[in-house]
Amino acid sequence: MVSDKQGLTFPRMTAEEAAELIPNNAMIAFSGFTPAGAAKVVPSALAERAKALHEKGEEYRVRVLTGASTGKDLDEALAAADAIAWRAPYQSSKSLRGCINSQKTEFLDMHLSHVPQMLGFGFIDQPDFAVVEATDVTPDGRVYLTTSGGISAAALRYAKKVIIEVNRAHSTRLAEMHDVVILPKPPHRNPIPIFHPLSKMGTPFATVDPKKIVAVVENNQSDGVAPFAAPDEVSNRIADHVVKFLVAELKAGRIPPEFLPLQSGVGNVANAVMAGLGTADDIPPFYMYSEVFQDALVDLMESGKLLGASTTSLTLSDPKIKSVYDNMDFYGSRVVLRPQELSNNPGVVRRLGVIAINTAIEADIYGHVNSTHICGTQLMNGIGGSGDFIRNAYLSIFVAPSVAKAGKISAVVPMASHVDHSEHSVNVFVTEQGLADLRGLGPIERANAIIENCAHPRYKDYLRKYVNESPGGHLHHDLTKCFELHRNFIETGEMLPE
Ligand code: 0RQ
Repeated sequence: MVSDKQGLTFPRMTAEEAAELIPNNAMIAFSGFTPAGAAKVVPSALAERAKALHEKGEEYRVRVLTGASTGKDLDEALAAADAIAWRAPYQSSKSLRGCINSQKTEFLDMHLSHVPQMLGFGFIDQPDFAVVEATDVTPDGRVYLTTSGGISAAALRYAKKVIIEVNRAHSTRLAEMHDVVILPKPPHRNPIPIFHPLSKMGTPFATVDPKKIVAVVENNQSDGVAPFAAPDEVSNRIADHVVKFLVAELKAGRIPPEFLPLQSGVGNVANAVMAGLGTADDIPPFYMYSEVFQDALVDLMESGKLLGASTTSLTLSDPKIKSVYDNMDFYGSRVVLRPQELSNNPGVVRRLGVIAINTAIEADIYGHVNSTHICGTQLMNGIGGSGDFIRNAYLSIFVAPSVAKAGKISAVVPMASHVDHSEHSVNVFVTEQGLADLRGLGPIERANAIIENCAHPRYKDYLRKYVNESPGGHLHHDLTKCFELHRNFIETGEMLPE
């Protein structure tokens, strides 16, 4: 490998100088999937530039495309500077959420696997710039990615100009994990040769036309992923129900003895479920085919319970990423880092028989799931990869605490106020109260299972009455009352006021 230290010809700049190259209203494709591998110093300098220009009364906002959510130097810094005009496909920043819900920022909530191909199809504007974090870039245009695959390869291919952030904090041995591919456009697609979670089909680096590189900026910052809190009682009870269910499926022969690859969503509940599976003696060692490799998985891999993982990001806190970098002889062959169109590929998920476990905001009595919008209007984060996985999973499981905000909100409602996942894609719903196995059930049976097993006791009578007293066809619904709980919450702050 020709390293940039041995004869790089690209212009080296400070982050501030590189930010000066980016004009108002530019469309920028940044690397990053969660804080992992996210561009850091250029977006942070852009935020400062925006603030300075705003103080002078000048317009300065950019359009931001990434793999998923990002680190504090990207979404949070740019949104706090009121510098994001348009954003896709997922976010989890408090300031940006505020901009989106006040319509200051236009937000396009997308299935994550779609993003690279939509760039290729021309369904999304061609980025003016790509800003991609790398451990190294060579004069012939090999870009060695860091802790995420995300949309980086597609961003490098389709952007008009490219800025590389060379980050020395990462291990150069990450190349051992990367498997970089850009799928050809239809009708030139062949079957994807991934037959096992650890199959590889691409190259350990992304490529770029070196003539497009307008700046290389160096830094030494870690991804800064926050460590997880210890699981709480509610998360542990949800995890217990999921583990018991999977053990029973295994014993019944509906999951094969070697088990199936798992996908687990983001957040504390998902982390608790993974930790629970890791300590369950009746679950054999397994693989993951997921989009995020979180802290709990490092311990599972070291204990031998997790045999290997396909992912698009190593979303690990500083101590955990250090243990991975210190043990690359062990981890290098057990983790595959893919672009998100492969890590979340619906065809591969269906072929491998992935068991998908994701978190819901609310589910209705028939099993439609809202993952994104509080009371149908306020965006939380976005659909993320949940749809890529659950629609195509061998078993799709949704989990949620039965109530939110100290019991004032029920996660089980008569009609979901926004639908991300329809009843047709949801096999199992779980709260700390219990588990509803919806497979093979008709609508009224589904409603009874969800209410009796999953709803919080405080809401059961209301929900039972709703089903029994609403006008009935194939489903029972009263269109004058189906959002009564949501309306109560908006008007009084409680879904069921005393
Ligand atoms: O808000 O912190 O202000 O109290 O929502 O809820 O229970 O902490 O759960 O962090 O796991 O997030 C669905 C948002 C859950 C997330 C969601 C409030 C609640 C709290 C967070 P506070 P919790 P989590 C990746 C798959 C979509 C993307 C996805 C998500 C806050 O998991 O964004 O699935 N998922 N990606 O109080 C009002 C309700 C509420 C509510 C919760 N009904 N009404 N507020 N909250 N329910 C796929 C991979 O492969 C990784």
